[in-house]
Amino acid sequence: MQNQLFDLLSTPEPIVILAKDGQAEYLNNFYAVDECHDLFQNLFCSLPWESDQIILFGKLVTTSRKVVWVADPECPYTYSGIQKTPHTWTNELLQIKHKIEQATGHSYNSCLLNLYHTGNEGMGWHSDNERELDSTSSIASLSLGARRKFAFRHKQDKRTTSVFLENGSLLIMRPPIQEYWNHSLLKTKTVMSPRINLTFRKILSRI
Ligand SMILES: O=C(O)CCC(=O)C(=O)O
Ligand SMILES: [Mn+2]
Repeated sequence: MQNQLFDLLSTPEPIVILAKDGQAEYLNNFYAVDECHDLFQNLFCSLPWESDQIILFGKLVTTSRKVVWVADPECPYTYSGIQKTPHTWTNELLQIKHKIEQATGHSYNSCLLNLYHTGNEGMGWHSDNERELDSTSSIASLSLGARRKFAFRHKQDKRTTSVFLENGSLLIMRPPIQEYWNHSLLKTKTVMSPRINLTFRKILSRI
């Protein structure tokens, strides 16, 4: 089994960190550090953060990680068995969405934001393969705040590829990556500061 770790703090060019059974590209400094600070403060203060509820081993669990689900009005979304009703886009989020759409060549109609207060909070192994998601679209993940380790694990051969997601970085996950790979935001005892992650997604409209 092959395990790879990317530590790309000083890389200016997009880097392909995974190229089999889907593709993942990593862009450092997608936002400059001073812009990241302002964006973090804006999102932290202006959004209606709420605890997430997930079904874990058949039980409803309330997470200490906070979430906000933002989307076009016709985009209800269910994950971990919980139906999410969308909040409306703010100007800042629309500007971020536009910049990311230009970088990826895909358009998005929804964004899941996660707030991790410290390294004690993370996200377990999963793939973003819910029925409502357009499986032909990429998912783009923007990181603001604390640097955290993110890992992919192949669903069949269990090989892993990990990357440190820096403040202001963009990770682009291209299909069919969700079909073949799980991913996780790993917990760590060494991070005491918060991080906000935004994943821009495309929900299929209901006909
Ligand atoms: O926080 C992250 O980097 C990952 C979040 C994630 O995988 C998700 O929201 O589905
Ligand atoms: Mn995910």
